[in-house]
This record gives sequence, structure tokens and C-alpha cells, in this order.
Amino acid sequence: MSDELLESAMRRALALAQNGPRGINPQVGCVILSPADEIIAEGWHRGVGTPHAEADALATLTPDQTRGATAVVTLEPCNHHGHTGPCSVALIESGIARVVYAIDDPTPEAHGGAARLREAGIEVVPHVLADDVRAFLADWLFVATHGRPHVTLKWAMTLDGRIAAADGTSQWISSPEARAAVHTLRELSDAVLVGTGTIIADDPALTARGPGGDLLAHQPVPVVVGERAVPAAARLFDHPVEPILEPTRDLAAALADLAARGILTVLAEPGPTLGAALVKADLVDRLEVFLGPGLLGGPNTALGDLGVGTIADKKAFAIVKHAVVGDSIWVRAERADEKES
Ligand code: AOF
Ligand code: ZN
Repeated sequence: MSDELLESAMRRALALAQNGPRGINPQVGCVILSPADEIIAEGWHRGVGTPHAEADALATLTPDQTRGATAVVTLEPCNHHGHTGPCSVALIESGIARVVYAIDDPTPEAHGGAARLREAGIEVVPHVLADDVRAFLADWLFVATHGRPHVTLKWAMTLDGRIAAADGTSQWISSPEARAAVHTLRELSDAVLVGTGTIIADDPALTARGPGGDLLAHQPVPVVVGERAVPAAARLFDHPVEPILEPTRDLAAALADLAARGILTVLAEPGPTLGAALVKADLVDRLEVFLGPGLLGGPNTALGDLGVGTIADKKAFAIVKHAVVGDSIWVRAERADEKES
């Protein structure tokens, strides 16, 4: 069978994967090809507790059809008893002759399906269209390898690095174009995170809005971290998505809990104390910084103390993108000591 044919079947499996929901489990697609290279079944995974993509596709076929066929699946078939039995075993029992997959399953429990299939005498072709599938599953793969969501920390500051005036006012440091970019970042995130201090001081809505104040199509889950009480009248509770409260100072634990709820990406928009605590704990993967004109002076810096006593200990971030947004500049930086995402 030609490489083009396998790639085109994998492209179809990747399109099917996108029918599934984003969340704790990966979005996975599968097609089954007959010995004559025709697609005879399609399947995808519909989320936690439902059949895996391979089982979904196989369910529509008779044993006569599966014998000698090829399964093309976006993720290495699993090898564990979770909510369902191992796909490796289901494929072996189906009489499939060959399994083609895109990326290895990184989870210690599910990993190992490819080896099991080979041991059973099935031809295994790994890593077809691996880059495309890896890019599609990047956020899920991040969570699977780190045990927490990917965290972006955002702030807007003046040319002298201040985020508010002495009386706490901060509207507006950056341009309307910069603020529109922030709302797009919110819309693209699974969750928006602030501390209880920000809720008490600013009472933010935490919605993703268009220029006219209209709600954008996708709304992030609002998340509040911290031990102080959240006022019952906070605007947060008017958010279209029910807020998640993490009444703890253990940031790693709060993020792990978000991952367990299927949140893969977080946009953190905290004040300087929580922002610094996230950076200090090495829980920040990306920065989105908006630099507005003007100077404010004073003590209201973007981040509080990071415990960096000397320049050699600075937290390393590499600037990967910058853009002019109205009268402001947008800078994106990625954590420099870890570049897997
Ligand atoms: C596959 N095919 O379609 C998916 C796989 O809780 P469970 O039993 O559903 O297992 C979830 C794990 O199985 C998940 O973390 C990932 O490692 C793998 N997902 N594997 O062979 C699929 N969705
Ligand atoms: Zn499986």
C-alpha cells in the first residue's frame, strides 16, 4: 500500500477525531481499510466512558470484513483496562492484519499497544502523519506529560512595567486593539484563572467579549484560586459558565484538579502576588505581555518578588513573537528551559 494512501486514510482519521470532545481523554479517530484499500468503517472517541475510536469503528463490521483489514488510527491503540478493554486485544481478536497509527500514547497505563500487536504477529506501521496529529493533540499531550494544564500568564503594563496607579486604577494601560487581543486569548483558552484578591479588588466578569461587549462564541471556565472568601455578589457568578473555586494556596494541586476536570489550557490574569507565585513555582509556560505607552512609577509592578537574588537566577523566557496593536506592543514569550509544547 502506498504512503499516499496511508496518509490520506490517516487524514480522514484525523478529521473524524475532531468530532470528539476536547477534555480528559484524547480526541481519536480511526478508519478501517479493506484488503482492497477501501474505507469500510469509520469511528471516533466520544469522551470519557465511551468506546475508543478503534472499538467504535470495529463495531460496525462483521468478522469476515475485519479479517485481513487495516486499521488506521491517530493514537497508538491502548493496552490497558480502563473504562473499556484494551484496543490492542480488540484489534488482535478482530483478525486485523495491519495497524497504522500516528503518535505513541505517552500515558504509562495505556502505552504498549504497538508492542502487543507486534507480538501477536500483526504488522504495525507507526508515526504516519505524526507531526499533524501531534499538533492537533498538543494540549492533551501537554497535560498527559505534565499532569497539569498549559498555563499562559497575561498582564498589561506601562513602559516602566507598572500595572496600576497608586489608587489601584488601571483602565486603560493598553490600547483597545490590545484588549481585543486579550479577549481572543480568553476565547481560545479552556479556563481563565485569577486569585481571590483580584475578585475582591476588581470584580472582573472573566468573559470573552467582542468590541461591543457582546459575548464571543466560546467562553472559558472562570477559575478562582485562593483561601479568601469570594463575595456572593461577585460578577464572576454571572458568567455563562459555572465558576470553579479552588480554595487553596497549593497552585500545583489546583492546576492538577483542573486537568482532572478536562481543562487543558489556562489563561492566568492574576495580580502581582499570584502571578509571581505561579512563576516561582515554575508553573508558567507562556507569557502574553501588553506594553502600553505612558509611565506610572510607584510600587505596582507586574510581578511581585520572584526570589531571584542575582541575574544568573533569572527566570528564562524567550520572546517568540511581537506585534504592534494600536499604540501598544504585544509580546509573547515561552519558558526557555522547556520547549516541548
Ligand atoms: C485508544 N483509542 O480512542 C482513545 C484512547 O479511561 P479510558 O479507558 O477511556 O482510557 C483513556 C485513555 O486511553 C487515555 O488517557 C489515552 O491514553 C487512551 N485513549 N486510546 O486506543 C482511543 N481515546
Ligand atoms: Zn483504546
